[in-house]
Amino acid sequence: MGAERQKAHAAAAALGYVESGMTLGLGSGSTAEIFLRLLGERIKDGLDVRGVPTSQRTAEVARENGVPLIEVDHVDHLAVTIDGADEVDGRFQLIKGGGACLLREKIIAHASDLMVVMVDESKLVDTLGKFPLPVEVDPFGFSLTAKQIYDALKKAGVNAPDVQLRRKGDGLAPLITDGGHYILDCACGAIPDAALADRYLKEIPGVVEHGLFLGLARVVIVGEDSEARVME
Ligand code: ABF
Repeated sequence: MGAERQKAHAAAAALGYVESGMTLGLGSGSTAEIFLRLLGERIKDGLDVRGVPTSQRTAEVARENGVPLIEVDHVDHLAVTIDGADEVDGRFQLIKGGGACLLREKIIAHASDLMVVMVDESKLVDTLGKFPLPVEVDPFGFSLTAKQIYDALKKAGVNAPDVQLRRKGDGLAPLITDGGHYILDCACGAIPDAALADRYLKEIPGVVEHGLFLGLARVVIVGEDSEARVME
């Protein structure tokens, strides 16, 4: 109940970053879905925006709420991306990808003038890494890639990384992302140097992208029980 209320406050405050005429990056996850419902209400009242969804699920929710969508390859400029996160530290570094949408989320956030992140208070951390870091990999040779990810994280100062293939709800088949890849969830406990982890992970050929979002978020909106706190 607490988290849901906090997410709703954060999503409502995020509307303050939206203006008529904008093309928006539409994030994924439960907070992003609350935002889409609120955005849909504003659109009914005359707000003129369109969005690029970061997942098939977000596209569905946007359509249900009357949010006009635009093909990503027809966009030349994204004003704001509004998205959730799994963890946020004091430097606005994020872990994302718990919902398996990190690749599209990162492509869209990177292409946007501004990234606004909405979280409930439970997502705030001193050091990233309590939430397992999702790494999106090519299915070919994924166990070789998993070994290299383990080595990279160790080299970046993570004590005992535990790298596990994410599976679907049935617990058997690997989960496949919207982009056709696998996710390796890396339990780290703590990631002492996120920039170093980013650098070493990017050097691995089988890694498509990872869930560390560094230097992307410029606004973090923290939903609290009675309001939202905006940090810029
Ligand atoms: C997506 O949804 C993510 O990258 C993150 O994994 C998740 C946050 O989910 P929620 O808003 O449901 O807590 O934004």
